[in-house]
Amino acid sequence: MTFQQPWQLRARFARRLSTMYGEEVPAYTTLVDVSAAVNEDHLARRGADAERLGSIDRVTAERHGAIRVGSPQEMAQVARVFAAFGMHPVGFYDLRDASASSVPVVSTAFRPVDAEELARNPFRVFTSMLAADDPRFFDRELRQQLADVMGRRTLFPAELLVLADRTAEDGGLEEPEAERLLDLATSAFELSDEPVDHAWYRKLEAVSAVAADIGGVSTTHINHLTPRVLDIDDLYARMEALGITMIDEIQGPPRWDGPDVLLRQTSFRALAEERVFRFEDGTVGPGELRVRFGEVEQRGIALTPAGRDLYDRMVAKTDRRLAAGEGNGVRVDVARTVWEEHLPRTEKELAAQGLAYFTYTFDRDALARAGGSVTEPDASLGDLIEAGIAVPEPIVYEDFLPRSAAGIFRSNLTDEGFRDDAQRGTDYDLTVMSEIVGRPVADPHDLYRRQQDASVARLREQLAVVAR
Ligand code: OOG
Ligand code: NI
Repeated sequence: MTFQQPWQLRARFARRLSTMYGEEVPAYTTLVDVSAAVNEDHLARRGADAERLGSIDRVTAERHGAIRVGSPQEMAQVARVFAAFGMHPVGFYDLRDASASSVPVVSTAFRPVDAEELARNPFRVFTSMLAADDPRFFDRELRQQLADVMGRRTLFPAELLVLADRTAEDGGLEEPEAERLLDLATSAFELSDEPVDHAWYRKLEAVSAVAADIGGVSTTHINHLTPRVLDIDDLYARMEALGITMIDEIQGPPRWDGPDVLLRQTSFRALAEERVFRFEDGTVGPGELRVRFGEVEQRGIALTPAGRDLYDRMVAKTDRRLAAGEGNGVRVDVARTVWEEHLPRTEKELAAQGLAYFTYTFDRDALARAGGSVTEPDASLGDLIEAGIAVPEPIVYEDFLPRSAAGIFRSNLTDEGFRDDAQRGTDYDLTVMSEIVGRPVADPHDLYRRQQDASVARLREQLAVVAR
């Protein structure tokens, strides 16, 4: 069989990028090795329980990447490239206001959307677009210059786009063209050795280092590639023991002894890399840039809108208590206390209270034990969960957190940059992003809810058969 389906292409694409990134950023290879060791040890300690949020094969191969592009045209093109790999736009993230630092981007994530596709290979890429038209960051002259520079560059060769379109349309690609697609797609995300215009780069950097990384160079590049671990606290400790300094805190939820929800992430700061510059006096020579870093993540259960509300309130409460001087300024300690006060301690309670997404399996013995009322067709899902008849299996969170994303961006900025809040920002949302991308951007909640609803419907059918 030489015909390659999108998931096969996606798995190969993730491996190719991983090899490339490991050659470019050796610390990434260390991170991958330590992650694998952490996962093996966790599996040995916990057994089958360790695989509740994904099989060890999936988790070991799992990566997310991040790229940044400079215009709506580039965003539409990158969407065509990812479509060939079965990766579709999900979620809208506005990082412009998510932190005090100047991060002038709006983002979406390209990822598989079906449960089976995610299980085969969940590779996802967080993709940010420079909001080059936002007057809070860029004055009239810079907006014009950015538009000119972005309009002149080509990130993706025509051959790649044509091949990608055909692959998406045919639902796969034959060898040897599959190999050609992978060559072209991988090299589109490679760091370029073309000289960087020093004056232009520094001018953008004065507004935002992120703007310089996007608009100050002639290509895009993988900015980090993130492995997934089953125990991020263990990973953090092992990296520090190896002498690799991580950012101060793990972003997202704290470690606690209840269910892990959403996403926990940490990173090490970008390393200085030698790049070639073209200086103001016309000479070309080496210089240093710090843009590419290492990140690692642990994934938890996806939260419903009600659960997400609770999460946001817990984050706000943590902030308030920290500001009031609790926990000696250690955020995770304060957060753990808040979590213990508010978040249910078991998956079953999370499910019964409708705070997180689950699929449900049917426990016949529990039904026999319960008898009576819960077998009525109008028994609520909550009753079925309480009675142990509907057994919740967590749906893993496949997306990102804007606050953590902003924290990750920010940890790599040496100064805050510039944002003029007296100006009115440009409006972006999921609908605008869909227009830019040229295809509908899915709302992540719709995807999780659909998966949960389908499983509840199956469970009710099984119940109906038994009740007859
Ligand atoms: C993207 C940062 C966001 C994450 O894991 O939240 C991200 C970037 O640095 O371009 O990757
Ligand atoms: Ni990331």
